[in-house]
Amino acid sequence: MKLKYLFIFVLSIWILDVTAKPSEAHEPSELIIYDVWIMPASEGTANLYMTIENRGDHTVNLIDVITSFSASVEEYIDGERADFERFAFVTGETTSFDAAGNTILISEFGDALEDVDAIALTLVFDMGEDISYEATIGAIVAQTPLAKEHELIVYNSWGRFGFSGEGSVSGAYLVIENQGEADDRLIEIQSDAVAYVEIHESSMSGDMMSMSPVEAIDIPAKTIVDLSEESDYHLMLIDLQRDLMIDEVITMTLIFESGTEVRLAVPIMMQPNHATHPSGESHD
Ligand SMILES: [Cu+2]
Repeated sequence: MKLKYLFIFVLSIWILDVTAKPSEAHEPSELIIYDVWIMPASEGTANLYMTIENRGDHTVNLIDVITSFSASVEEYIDGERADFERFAFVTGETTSFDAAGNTILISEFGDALEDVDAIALTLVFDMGEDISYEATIGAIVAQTPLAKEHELIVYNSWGRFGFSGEGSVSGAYLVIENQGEADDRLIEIQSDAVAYVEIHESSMSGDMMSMSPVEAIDIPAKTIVDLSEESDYHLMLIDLQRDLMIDEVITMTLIFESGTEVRLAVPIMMQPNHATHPSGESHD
């Protein structure tokens, strides 16, 4: 990687860090959203599939789903049309949205879904105590279920905006959780938007922050491995094949030593999702 671009990248992280300080993330991180995919169906209507776990200590409500791909989003609870009167996620429970029970139906998008690999969505939650949480997530467009088993789940993913060109780099951040009984390792990452992806480890030597590629990262059984912005590890997107613009998505496949492959859509953002008060101020 050319030193100049590395410098620009590090500088941009530093500028964002001091100007757009992300608020404390404990509220949204208690809401785990994964296996998000969308199946295009006939006549401009598609089912949104996803799993949401509430690990917080109080019930939160989904009050809206927004996507620029659609003029209409309908919600059904146990087959009954509900339209976002409030969908409750009870503490400690895991809720799946599929085509049968709890359903989110996205329509009026014409045939655009057939032309893209993934779309960005924003889920709006009422977290209680006057706090709202707008979670921007990516959904893979697929004809078959994304995951057959849920031993490895990936959430809180986002990629930093960046421009393509020779020597271009950007960062991607996520959390990997191994819910299984067997240790695993993340050994390779592929993405449609970049030439290649490296796993980087950050370290401090004196006052200087530096980062270097590592071959793989251990994902032990029953462990959460943090590759978020604040952690020691991140994914480095190298040689951007196109500009990564805010509200776009890139697709990524995480390949593990066990042979498991996790496909996900990663939204491009300025900073990670975080909860806010109605005034627009960050919650902290
Ligand atoms: Cu890096």
